[in-house]
Amino acid sequence: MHISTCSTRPFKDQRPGTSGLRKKVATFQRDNYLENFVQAILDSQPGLSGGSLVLGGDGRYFNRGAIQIILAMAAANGVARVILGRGGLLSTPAASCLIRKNQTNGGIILSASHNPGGPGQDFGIKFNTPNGGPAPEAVTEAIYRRTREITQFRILDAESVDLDSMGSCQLGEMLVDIIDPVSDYAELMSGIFDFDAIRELFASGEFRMRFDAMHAITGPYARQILEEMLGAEAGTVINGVPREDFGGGHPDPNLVHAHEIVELTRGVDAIDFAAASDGDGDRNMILGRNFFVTPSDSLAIMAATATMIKAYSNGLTGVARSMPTSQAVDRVARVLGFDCYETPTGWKYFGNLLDSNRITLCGEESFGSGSNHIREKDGLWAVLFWLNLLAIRRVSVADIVRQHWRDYGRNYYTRHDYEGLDARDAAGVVQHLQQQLDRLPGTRYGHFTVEFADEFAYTDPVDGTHSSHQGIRIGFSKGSRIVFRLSGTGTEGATLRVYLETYEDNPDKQDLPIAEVMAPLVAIAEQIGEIAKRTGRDGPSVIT
Ligand code: G16
Repeated sequence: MHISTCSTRPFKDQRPGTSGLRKKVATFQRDNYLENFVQAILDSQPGLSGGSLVLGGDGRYFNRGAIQIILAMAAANGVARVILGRGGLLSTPAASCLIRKNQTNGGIILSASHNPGGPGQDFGIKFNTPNGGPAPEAVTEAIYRRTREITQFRILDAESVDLDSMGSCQLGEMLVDIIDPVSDYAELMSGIFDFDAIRELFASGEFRMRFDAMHAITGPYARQILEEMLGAEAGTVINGVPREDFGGGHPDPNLVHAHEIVELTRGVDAIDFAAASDGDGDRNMILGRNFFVTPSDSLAIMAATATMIKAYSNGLTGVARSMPTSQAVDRVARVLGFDCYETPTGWKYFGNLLDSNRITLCGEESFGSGSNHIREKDGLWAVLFWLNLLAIRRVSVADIVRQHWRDYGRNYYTRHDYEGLDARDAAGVVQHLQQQLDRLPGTRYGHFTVEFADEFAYTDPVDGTHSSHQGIRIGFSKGSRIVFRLSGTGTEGATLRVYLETYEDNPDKQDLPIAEVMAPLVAIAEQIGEIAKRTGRDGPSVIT
């Protein structure tokens, strides 16, 4: 078969964001846009030539076309073997699992995660390293540098591969193994959790659950694990067929976009437990009857109860959370006596901590949690963790959370997103905040006094990599905080995120309406950030 070497010119905008390169589908379909980025991965990761690669995506529009291009390029660049999910499908956690299990030289995952899909929507690509995790900054920067100097790419002139037939085939010199996307991941889960206990919970007839796959990648995974392996009733998984446009929805498991499942937890006939996952299956939302568990609380509860779960019964070495995530897990770590790390936003920052066994669990406010079982956050893993906990405790989700608050205090938490801002306006808010950092400490706002104000920077304790400009932190007495940062995952304009947190240790005040509790901090955020004046918005687009 013939290998073509094609001339190309660099694009300026191929620097990966928080999690890979995410752009509109039309951008990826421009001449050579995808090809340049893929060639930059292949050029900058020497292990791939002669090595092996895991490949798959969340099934969104352009997934199949992109897979064919990547296969032909991998073959032309000397990759020896590609492990591909049938239909070109792999959830992000399953891809991480396969990279580790097969000890490949990395993986390419096609997804724009929770962003909508379809011809007019988003697409994305990211490279995961041999530990199974998202490439750290040094690697993404090397890929980016290569995209800036690229002049040619190599591609095999070959027939398309039949993505839907399992088994092995040859593409030029390269072996393509098409595997069931679910089975290795399902096997991993069955080794972590007590499937017998969860089966008994479902068999008891006293427990009703629904899982919303949002027409995204987790449908087949959830069906096999929850309904087939654990005996949950048929129909437990809703919106379980992956679609290229996610059924026209926005596959982001939060109270706004996953309202269908939220509704099922409300009213007289409410179900006991509900959960949802996102486009590529790494996020999770946990709900009880009339009850929403914030991702930050979920992480803290997991840390506090982990020894009840088979895989973590020997205890945790430590935990980590991204900087804007609430400090609820810090309190657990202090009481139980393990380390707690604060990292920048982005799962890639947990990789070294997990690899060096400094932490066992980690999580983020952005509906992500995970453990050392893989190197990505893992939506279904979190759901199974909660199911296992419920199977052991046999109390409601709300009871578990309220008991946790009584034991550790409650970190009230909310996030306000201002989406689709003019990039200069958003940068203007950040600049305005930067200019005030020196003079804010000591300033009083009602009951709140600023204790510190800084721009978060992180030095990785394992390899010393330094990451600066990771968000503005304003800390008040008694652990209250306001954090401002710009999202690194959007594809249109800029998104300003404002994260608000306040701590309450009085059990009589732990069940108040969140909007009421947060109102003073919301006002302070506006006062300090001048968001309305600088962006023309009189309120956030999404509150979670
Ligand atoms: C990605 C990252 C997460 C991050 C989230 C939000 O998640 O993997 O670590 O917390 O984006 O990032 P930002 O606030 O910059 O938009 P996902 O699920 O989109 O891959």
